[in-house]
Amino acid sequence: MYGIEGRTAARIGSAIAMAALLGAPPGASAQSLNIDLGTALAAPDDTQGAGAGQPGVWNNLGVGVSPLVGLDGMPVTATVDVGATNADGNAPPIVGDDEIVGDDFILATGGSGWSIEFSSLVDGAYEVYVYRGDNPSVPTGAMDVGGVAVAQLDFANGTSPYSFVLDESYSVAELDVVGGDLLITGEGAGFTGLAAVQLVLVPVPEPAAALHTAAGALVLLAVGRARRRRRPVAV
Ligand SMILES: [Ca+2]
Ligand SMILES: [Ca+2]
Ligand SMILES: [Ca+2]
Repeated sequence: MYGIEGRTAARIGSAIAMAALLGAPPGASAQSLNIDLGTALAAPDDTQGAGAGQPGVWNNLGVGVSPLVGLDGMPVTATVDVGATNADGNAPPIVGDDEIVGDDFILATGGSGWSIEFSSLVDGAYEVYVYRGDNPSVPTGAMDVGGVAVAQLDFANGTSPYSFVLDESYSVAELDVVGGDLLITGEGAGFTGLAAVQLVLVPVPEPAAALHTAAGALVLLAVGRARRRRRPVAV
C-alpha cells in the first residue's frame, strides 16, 4: 500500500512541478517598450499608444547609454545606447498630442547617421515601430532594423499635422531578437534622425497555452486519482 501511495505522490509532485514550470511568469510582458527620442520636449503622456496602439510609460531619451522602464514604469533589465550628433532635433509648432512624439528627435549631421543599440532584451519575436521626426529637413535615412531593411521615411510623404500613418510617419519591422541584442541604424546624406521607437514583444500563445492546459489537466487527474485511492473503505 505504501508503495502505491509513494508512486502516486511522486506522480502528483512531477505534475505540479511541470505545471509550475510551464505556468511560470515569462517576464515577457515587461519587454514591450515605448521610447521617445529627443529631449526638446518631455515624454509623451502614458495614454499615447502611437502607431502600435500600445499605451504606457514612455522613456524620454537623449544620446548615450540609458536604463529603461517598461510600460508599467518599472525598471527592466534591458538597456539602450543611442548614437547621434545630439538629441536636440525639434519641429515647432506643436499641433496636437501626436506631435509630442514627432516634434523632438535625435539628430545626426553631415551624413554621420544614427544608431540605437539595445542590450539584454528578452529573446523572442518583436514588432519594432520606428518614427520619423516632423521636420522636412530631417528624414530618417535608409534604415536597418535588426537586419530588416526599412525604407527612408521623410516629410514629403507625411501628413500634416503630424499623426501616425503607416509607411508615412512610421514603419514596422518584424524580427526575432536572439541573445538580447537589437541594433537599429539610419544612414543618409546630410541630416538624418529618428523621433521614437516602440518594441512590441509578440506573444506566443498557441503551444504554450496548450501545454499549460495539458499540464493543468494532468494535475487534476493525478489529484483525483489520489483522492479516490485515499477514500476510506466503508466498514
Ligand atoms: Ca522627448
Ligand atoms: Ca510640428
Ligand atoms: Ca520624439
